[in-house]
Amino acid sequence: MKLAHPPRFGIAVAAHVFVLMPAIASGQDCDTVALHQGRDTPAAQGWTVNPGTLPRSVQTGGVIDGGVDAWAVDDGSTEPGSTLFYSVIPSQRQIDEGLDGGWTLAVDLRVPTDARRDVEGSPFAGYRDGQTLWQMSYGLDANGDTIVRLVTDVVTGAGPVVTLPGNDEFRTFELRYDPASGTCDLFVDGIEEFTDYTGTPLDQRIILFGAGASADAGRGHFARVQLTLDGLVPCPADLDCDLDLSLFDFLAFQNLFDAGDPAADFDGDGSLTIFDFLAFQNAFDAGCP
Ligand SMILES: [Ca+2]
Ligand SMILES: [Ca+2]
Ligand SMILES: [Ca+2]
Repeated sequence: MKLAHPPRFGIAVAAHVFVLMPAIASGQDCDTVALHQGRDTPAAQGWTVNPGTLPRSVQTGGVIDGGVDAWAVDDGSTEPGSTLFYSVIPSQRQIDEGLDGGWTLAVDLRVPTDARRDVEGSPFAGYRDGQTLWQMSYGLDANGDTIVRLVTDVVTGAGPVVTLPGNDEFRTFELRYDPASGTCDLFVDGIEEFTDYTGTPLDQRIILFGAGASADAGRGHFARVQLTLDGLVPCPADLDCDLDLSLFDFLAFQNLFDAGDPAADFDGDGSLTIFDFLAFQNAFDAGCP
């Protein structure tokens, strides 16, 4: 069933004009700003690929590692340009929301064993919030234990190191930003391993992971990289998750409605009717908190 637009929007727009808009899953959670998961290429999950200048120095691909789906990044060179990373640019609203309400950068990762332990540390994940660089770099030490370095020097990549026994299992590394202190705590598998990591000043807005160091090598199996906003208050009418209400949310609603997506059932009666348009319009008019 196709319904006329509520006249107060005053814009007659055919849904098929907007087929290029990203599909919006039912119940989409706007608090996830960026997500890589599993063994599909991050390029298919909204990440931009940024290869270094030295061709074929970093190998990538999907793997199943001990039953876990992951994306492998193998930096085999310490030559200039031997990097490859994936990036997402957050909006200023997302940045501000994270600074106000906190954020978490979560990485499920295993560092596989290889023969280059003396130069490991290229695999990394980080967030640059427009003011500060927050970055975890991963490797193995001479004993084969997993190390995570919290970078405080963007040029040298130096910073405090946390060592964790062995490298058999995937671990969950979380940087949790506390707006009260303006610092991050590092949790590994839910246990606080480092307190009040300060990051280092840098005026850049980006979320990124991969192989970040020319002068370092190393391998990382990334099962998940996810940046979430901890304090975000849900705004049901913000269907495109840009943390603002605009015409695009109305268009997104129309697309959901036309597709018969249950997410368009705004009055929750189990069917899609003109009353869902009205309910959406009410939510839209109520604004975001
Ligand atoms: Ca390298
Ligand atoms: Ca929106
Ligand atoms: Ca309904």
